[in-house]
Amino acid sequence: SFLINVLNHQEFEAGSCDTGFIANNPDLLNIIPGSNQEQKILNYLGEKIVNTTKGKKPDFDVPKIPEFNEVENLTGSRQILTAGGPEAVVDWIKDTEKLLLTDTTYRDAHQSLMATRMRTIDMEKIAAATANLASDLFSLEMWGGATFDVAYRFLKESPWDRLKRLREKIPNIMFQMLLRGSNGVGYKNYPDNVIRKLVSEAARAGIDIFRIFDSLNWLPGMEIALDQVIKENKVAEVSMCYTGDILNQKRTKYDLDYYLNLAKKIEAMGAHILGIKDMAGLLKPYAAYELIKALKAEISIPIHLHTHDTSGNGAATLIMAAEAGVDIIDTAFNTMAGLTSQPPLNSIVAALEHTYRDPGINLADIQQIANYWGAVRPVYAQFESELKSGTAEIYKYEIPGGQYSNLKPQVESVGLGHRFKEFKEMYRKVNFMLGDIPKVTPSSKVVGDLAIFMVKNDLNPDNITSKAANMAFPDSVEAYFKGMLGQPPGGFPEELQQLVLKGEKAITVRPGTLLKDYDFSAAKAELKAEYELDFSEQELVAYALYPKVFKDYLDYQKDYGDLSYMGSDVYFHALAEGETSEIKIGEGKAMVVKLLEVSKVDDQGNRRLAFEVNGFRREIKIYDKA
Ligand code: 3PY
Ligand code: ZN
Repeated sequence: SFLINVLNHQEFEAGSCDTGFIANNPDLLNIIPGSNQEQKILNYLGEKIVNTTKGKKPDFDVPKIPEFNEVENLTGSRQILTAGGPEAVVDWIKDTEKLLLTDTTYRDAHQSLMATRMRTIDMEKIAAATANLASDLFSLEMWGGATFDVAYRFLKESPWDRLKRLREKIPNIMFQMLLRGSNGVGYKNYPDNVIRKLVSEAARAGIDIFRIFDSLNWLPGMEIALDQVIKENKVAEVSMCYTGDILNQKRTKYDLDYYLNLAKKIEAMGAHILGIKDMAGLLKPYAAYELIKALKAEISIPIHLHTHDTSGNGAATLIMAAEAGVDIIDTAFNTMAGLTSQPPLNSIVAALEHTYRDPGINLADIQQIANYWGAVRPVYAQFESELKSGTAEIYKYEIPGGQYSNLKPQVESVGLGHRFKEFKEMYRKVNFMLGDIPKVTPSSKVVGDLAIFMVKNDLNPDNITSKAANMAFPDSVEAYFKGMLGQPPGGFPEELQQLVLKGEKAITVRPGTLLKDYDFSAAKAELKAEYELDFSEQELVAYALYPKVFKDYLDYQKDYGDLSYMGSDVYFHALAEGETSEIKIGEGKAMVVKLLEVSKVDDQGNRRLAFEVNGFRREIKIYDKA
């Protein structure tokens, strides 16, 4: 077309021509009609319309972004860190009687309710309002855990870009990430230099608080991460994972003393804050009271409690913890709370109003944020679990919130969907076969994988020794018994270990001491050769952690471009016939697209789709896989 010819002209490229009209109307160049970028987007939509939504799109309300009076030089917890470092943050926490709140909506809430699928754009739209209307929050958990992997793998967007975009809009509230010790934001043990670089790049990009845990509560697994966080002068929240039930006198492995000992060691390691990570929501209200009271008498660093509301008792647990003196608690805005997610932020604030632990947050202000999330959530309905009410059975199965919403699809994908109940029973049995371990990523994956393996192969704890002698166990299970996730409390059950390892030797040292440093310069050169691009340090970290996922992401970007600015209703559900939508394809770049019609399938199996793009008719052909 004319425009393309102009754009490709040597003088235009060199910027030496006077393009007059075009130069004075740069917005005309936002989207070049018929361009490659336009083509990519139409193909993306066409693929969705023909092979996913079939042209039927549910009606969604537009999430309302609350109005607020913009304050210059917004301040909050982050300014305390910037001014005085982690020590100042600790002093501030100790000096206040207020219960401090973390909002997990950007991370654990959606990880636990909708398989981690929340896209950056939906976070970004409410970010400035959150910075203003919820400026008294202690922190926003917005990174780490499964979000890193899922952003690249399923959402095809960069988690680094998410961090940058949110940081720009929220300068005043501390950002918090979940870090799986030597497992980083992955499922296996990474070389020490990868963990260090992940921490330093994350710190540079805007993470203020690192919640570090080890999935077996094995302290050496957290040493490297902790050391690096301290070097970065950020807040190190070292956590112990809560499992079992301290109220149950028969479950002696994880009694009060177990946690007190662990907490004292964590304080001695140099943690700024002690995290209690109750990933499955097993900490009952009276247990929370007892645990926090006892901890407060034994350690002097602040305590931050994380729980899940799977049982429906989450709020009671948090209130009892507040009464026992907990410093900080995790909650999520109400419309993203409850069930496998965190207990409800707005309700907790209301419950504590006019008490000595009043968080001092304006309820009307935060209601508007909750309303926003309430309108966003239906777009993601397809990712939600079937859980409709709290369940006391979680105390029996001990399945972490973040794993719960993923398990059903995982079990279905191996054809065992109809045996889900049996699978949950097996999950419980496998835990005890392994000697009763904390179950949280990645140890929870080991339990899940072994449970699936057992159901699939009709194995049970009684017949496994004879039946599985010649079977190869799932990779995660082998790695676990080799000691590659560290050492479990009480050690490995030897008979099962031998059955899985079949003569191979297990390690007892920190796996990182045996792994060679990752060669970042070789990786950089390799990527450059393949993609003819210079990759940033952040991208190299992504490649080190998830080589295949990262490359798939790059390839996808080549096919479709950066879709992270496209609204989620369109991204997941495309357009209905006759619908018009303004599709953002970059900061300040948009195209107006109307789906005119979808034809019948032709004799080649294709459908023709007619669109109107910025007023021009466009047709594409998409193969119907049905
Ligand atoms: C994670 O590691 O992603 C978790 O949320 C553990 O609870
Ligand atoms: Zn959690």
